[in-house]
Amino acid sequence: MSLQDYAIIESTLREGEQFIGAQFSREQKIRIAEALDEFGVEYLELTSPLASPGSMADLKTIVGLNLRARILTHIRCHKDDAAIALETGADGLDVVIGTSSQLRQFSHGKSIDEIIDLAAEVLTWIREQAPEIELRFSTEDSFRSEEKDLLRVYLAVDRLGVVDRLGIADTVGIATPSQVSRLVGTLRRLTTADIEFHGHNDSGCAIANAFAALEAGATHIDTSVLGIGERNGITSLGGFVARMMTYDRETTRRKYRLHRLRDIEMMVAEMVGVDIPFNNPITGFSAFTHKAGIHAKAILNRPETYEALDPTDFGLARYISIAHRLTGWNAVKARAGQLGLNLSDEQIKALTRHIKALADEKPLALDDVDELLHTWANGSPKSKVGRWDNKTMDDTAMIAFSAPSARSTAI
Ligand code: HCA
Ligand code: CU
Repeated sequence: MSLQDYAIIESTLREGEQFIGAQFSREQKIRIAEALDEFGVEYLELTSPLASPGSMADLKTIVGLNLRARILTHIRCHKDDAAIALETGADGLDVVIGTSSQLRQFSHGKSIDEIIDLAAEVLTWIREQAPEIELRFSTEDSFRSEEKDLLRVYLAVDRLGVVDRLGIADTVGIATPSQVSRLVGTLRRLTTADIEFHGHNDSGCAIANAFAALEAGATHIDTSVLGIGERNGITSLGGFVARMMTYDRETTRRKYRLHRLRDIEMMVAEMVGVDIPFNNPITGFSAFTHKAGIHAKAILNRPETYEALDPTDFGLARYISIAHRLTGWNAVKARAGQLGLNLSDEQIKALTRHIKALADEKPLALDDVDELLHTWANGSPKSKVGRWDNKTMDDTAMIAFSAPSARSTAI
């Protein structure tokens, strides 16, 4: 099955605004919207205009930017909410209502029959008011809802023939990829509308679940920059892009301007007061840094050996770390070449043994290794210890420098 025609519904300006650190000003919302539009996401989802007067004004402002991305807003399944949202000029309405027993009991208090009746009334009314608007209906907490309840609701809504898209939401982040696959597959078989997946990351499956949804026939995936949202958030834009790149690089490169990802993440991280996590897909600081000598050697020969993603696709560089005990002589040699130093393979091998011994004793930084390379290339250790192949750890004190932490170098 081809996964080329999916669309990203970028919800940094809705779900992301529910992140504890988010308090976007209008100017910040404009910057985020413009940056994501340039990145190429197909949709931007914004907070309900009912949330506050400022939210209403912000939504209207973003609608007025006339971006290429379609602007959606997110509302409860209420006619009054819909009426106000329709006045904003948004391209689409994302309507949501909870179907799990938890939400029915402790949130809106409605039975499944009442949900079906309400959805029919609200959705039909919206369609009458706005024949052109893009209309989505979603069940909140889909994965803790009874399957029979869910299917009754979705089938009834689909048969109305007024919605473009049915949404499923893993609101508390408990679904597994196979559960997502099953539910999307069932909807794909029984309904005709497009299918959107919105997944939280409480148990770490948000990206995998989004991909499972696409494989099973979903057409729209919700993301936010760095995954920000309620609690620990949802499928991250960058993580989803990484997943899609490993699946179909050409399509992903064609759809999105990947070089912009890092700047967008840095901008949003700063706005909400967080750092980009070290293990973030693509932009985490160690995402393209190779360490073990065996890896470094293969990377220098052919990067694909140990890289599923090519950093240059994202405007980033590959790094090789050499100042540690796992280093290898091929990587040390590459660094010598980069510094324009002339050392024989025998010298490099001896120096590599020396670096390993030093690293057993204390943390090294690249500066230390660079200094060693320069020293050895200029021959000074030779005069002190005589033979290259006869160096011992006792010689290290003469030429080693301590440093607080290891560093990497671009090759
Ligand atoms: C929330 C609502 C929601 C809605 C998702 C959707 C969720 O709890 O804030 O409309 O598809 O996670 O269920 O974000
Ligand atoms: Cu959510």
